[in-house]
Amino acid sequence: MISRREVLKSAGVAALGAAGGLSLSGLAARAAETITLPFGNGERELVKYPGKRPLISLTARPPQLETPFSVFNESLLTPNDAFFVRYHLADIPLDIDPQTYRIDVKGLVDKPLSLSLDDLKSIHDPVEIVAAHQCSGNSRGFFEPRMAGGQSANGAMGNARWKGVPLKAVLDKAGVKAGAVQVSFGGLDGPALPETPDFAKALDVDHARDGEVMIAYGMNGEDLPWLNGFPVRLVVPGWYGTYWVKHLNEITVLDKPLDNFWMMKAYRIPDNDCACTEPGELAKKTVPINKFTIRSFITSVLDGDKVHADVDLKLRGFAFDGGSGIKEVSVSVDGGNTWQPTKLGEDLGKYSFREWTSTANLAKGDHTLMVRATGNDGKTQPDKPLWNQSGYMRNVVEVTKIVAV
Ligand SMILES: Nc1nc2c(c(=O)[nH]1)N[C@H]1C(S)=C(S)[C@@H](COP(=O)(O)O)O[C@H]1N2
Ligand SMILES: [Mo]
Repeated sequence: MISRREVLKSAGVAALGAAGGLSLSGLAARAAETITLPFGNGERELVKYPGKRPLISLTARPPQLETPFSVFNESLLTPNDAFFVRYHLADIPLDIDPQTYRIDVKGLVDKPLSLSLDDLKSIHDPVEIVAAHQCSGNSRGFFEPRMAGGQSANGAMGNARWKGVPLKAVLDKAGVKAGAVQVSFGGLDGPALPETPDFAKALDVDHARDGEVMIAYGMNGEDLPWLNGFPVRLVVPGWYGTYWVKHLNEITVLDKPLDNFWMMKAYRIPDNDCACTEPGELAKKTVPINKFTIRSFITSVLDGDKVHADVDLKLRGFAFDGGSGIKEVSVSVDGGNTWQPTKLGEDLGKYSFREWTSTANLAKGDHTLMVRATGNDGKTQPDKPLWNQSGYMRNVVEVTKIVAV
């Protein structure tokens, strides 16, 4: 017997792998389940795409999938089949031939390149980095007042071991000319309507050449999943996901900052220390979003859970920041009155999720758990959410209410 799940899976893989005649709607299979995220209008379907387990569906065209939070308690590396998916443009690639795939490197370079995947891999020995990936609007649905944009809970993030070639090696091979200011990145996907601006993002040239930004072709020991950018994507450790361009096929060295919708209008944050405004207000001056703020989560118990009273309850979760690395994580089981240090787990690198563990012995009754991380740069999480008009960079101290019985 072959399960319905397996049939769907094999049908889907063939669809994504085969050429021509494909439609997005044909790819997704609705799972019978739904889930309600803990905010207004939080009802979502679980949908199964090729290469993915059933994930929380935000939109179907383009696919936007959120990772069910329980996955983050499975392992510190987020499994590929559970990793979140975000696209802006409806025309996502449905057939890609790795044999004919080319990455063009052009603009202000000595020698424009058109690299096959083999060419790319021959430029540099493979490098690996464990790095958290997170959408700027992760957790947007929790903000009050609400704002426009994808209403995500905490599942538009993940942590993976990325494998690829340093972008620097590729740029050096092409030879960046004097006067270079930024490098822009485009992918295979495009708008369904001509008036929608194509998706492209840019990094300053020094950032692009820092040796850490990577053209990745591997994720957790496998090829990139289709919906996470097969066959290659940009990995920008510590920076929000908007820069992690998928199905990367165009790298352009620019003599001035990229002046498009996605840099100049979207993905901008208030230009102040908190990247915040008074709730409901617009920022007067903005800058492009950049590094992650520091966050931490409890994963071993979820809001509303019942646990055993008067036993040593194991608490577990993770923290991450924009690359200073996690210095300490504290937990409170009394609503923030007292805090106790936790034990940090294995250090997989300064960009990775970092596990923390602790124990608590809870008397019968209601308990409010809170978790707060501090980075090596001294930064920590705010007690109240920092509001901005786009709902980016949420990093308030998380509160998890449980009952001990
Ligand atoms: N080609 C392409 N790359 C893209 C995007 C896109 O719409 N098209 N969205 C970006 C945004 S905003 C995010 S959060 C991440 C999501 O990556 P994922 O789908 O692998 O989780 O991809 C980034 N790269
Ligand atoms: Mo994003």
